[in-house]
Amino acid sequence: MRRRTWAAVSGALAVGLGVIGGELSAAALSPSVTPVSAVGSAVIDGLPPGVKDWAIAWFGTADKAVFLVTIAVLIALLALAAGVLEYRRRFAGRAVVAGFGAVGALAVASRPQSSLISFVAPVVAALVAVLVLDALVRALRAWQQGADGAATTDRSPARRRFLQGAGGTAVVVAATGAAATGVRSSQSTVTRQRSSITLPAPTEPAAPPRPEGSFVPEGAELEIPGISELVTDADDFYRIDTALVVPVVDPAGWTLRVTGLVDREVEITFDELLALPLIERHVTLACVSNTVGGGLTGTARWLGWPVRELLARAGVRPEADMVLSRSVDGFTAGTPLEALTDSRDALIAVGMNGEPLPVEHGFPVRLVVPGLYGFVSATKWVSELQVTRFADEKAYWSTRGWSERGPVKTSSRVDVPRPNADVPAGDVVVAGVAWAQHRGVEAVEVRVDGGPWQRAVLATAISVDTWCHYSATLALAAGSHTVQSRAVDREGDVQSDADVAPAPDGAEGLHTVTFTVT
Ligand SMILES: Nc1nc2c(c(=O)[nH]1)N[C@H]1C(S)=C(S)[C@@H](COP(=O)(O)O)O[C@H]1N2
Ligand SMILES: [Mo]
Repeated sequence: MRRRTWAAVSGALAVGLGVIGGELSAAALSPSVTPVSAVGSAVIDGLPPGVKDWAIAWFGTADKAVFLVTIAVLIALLALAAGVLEYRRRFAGRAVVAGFGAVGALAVASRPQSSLISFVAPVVAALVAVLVLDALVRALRAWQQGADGAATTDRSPARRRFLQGAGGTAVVVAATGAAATGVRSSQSTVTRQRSSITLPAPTEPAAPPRPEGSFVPEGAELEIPGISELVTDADDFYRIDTALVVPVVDPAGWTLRVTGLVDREVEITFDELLALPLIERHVTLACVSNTVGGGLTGTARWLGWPVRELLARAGVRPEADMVLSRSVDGFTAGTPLEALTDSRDALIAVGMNGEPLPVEHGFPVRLVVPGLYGFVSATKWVSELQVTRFADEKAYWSTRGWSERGPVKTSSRVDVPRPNADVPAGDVVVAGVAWAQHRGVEAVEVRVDGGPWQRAVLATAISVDTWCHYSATLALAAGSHTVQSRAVDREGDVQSDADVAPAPDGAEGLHTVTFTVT
């Protein structure tokens, strides 16, 4: 192999070992801020508005995986370049690698959950990478300088020394890399803490219990193959957040503080929260980035304590009109005060579908506010409610081009038939879900091939805060057809047929599905 290739390999090995060393020390010292995740999160926070929209549109909930692979490829390219630079000029590659370390440290500094100890990891990473790069490139140079002399052959000691050094480093990279992956999964401390929690029974159930053990009212579920589950499994529930690495929050150390425009600051612990009278409610969450017909919406049965009760304990000052909820990782959402204090049951939620919140969905505690998109209300891993005014504070997405207010728009989706499906001739069933959170769905209509709107059968709603099943049976001739649906809410507003993109306050349009009757 050419010497330059070996120099590049040296760079990759040195940086690889440095990154792993940094991640391992972070796992031991400050698991919620590792250098790589800090750089990733800092990049995510700094991305221009619209990129998130684009990433979600292209990769959906796989956006994080795609992003991590992109980061890995970029680091690898820079590492290869650092090796070649160091070989050409002493210190040049090491300077690049030290620069990496500095970027890592700056990124760590930008993370709200970092503390002094979090800076150990980027320093370890940079030191390891600089030392290994220096040692390998020295050995490579010794080999090359030997090659200029007469005595070197394939069995030259200098060549052997370099290859042994590089091989040894590669073995250590593989071994510690495996160890680092193991450590990742042993961040199952939080998983263990989660499984040791016993949630109290709600003092008010989500619905009168039914003999079959179902938690939804009679007549709410239509038994149609292919229709969305009325209550979404936690495993199937969409996940959207800016957290590259899921925040690790120990419930024993968690508190929720109410600050800002209040008579007195209050703080509650997880145990205190569980001891309060908790209620259970079905609520449909929706992401403002959801496109027409998209999957970034779901319904769950949430267990929690009404936010208004906690706010009442603190005593909200009359001039306040917004609550800025903050998560442990610095994400913020700005929710109109009235949505948290009116008769709707905005919850400080601890349970999802009868279990403690899944880690990805905010364990141990998140907010759930009926009627509002997640970006202005549904703060996961929540740690503070700052009572304030829209005029004084801007939330995470509102500083990035998205709207300040985010009421969910009246919408519907066609689940059946699937796009491009072949449907046997005869009665064709069109079915799906419709939602208009906190206003309630009044009716759903469907139309075929742009024809007249026809009333669909609307299932019993769980509540005004959830989506509802609908279906219609149509006699259609053989051939290709398109079907569309539209919802009408109980305020009389009809789902918009305008073609509006998600930014800045939610998509509009009619979901259109084309299929063939055979
Ligand atoms: N801490 C935190 N909470 C967050 C977010 C986030 O990025 N960080 N994203 C919000 C957005 S945009 C949505 S749509 C919902 C999604 O909740 P889910 O992932 O449980 O479906 O969480 C909200 N809560
Ligand atoms: Mo969202």
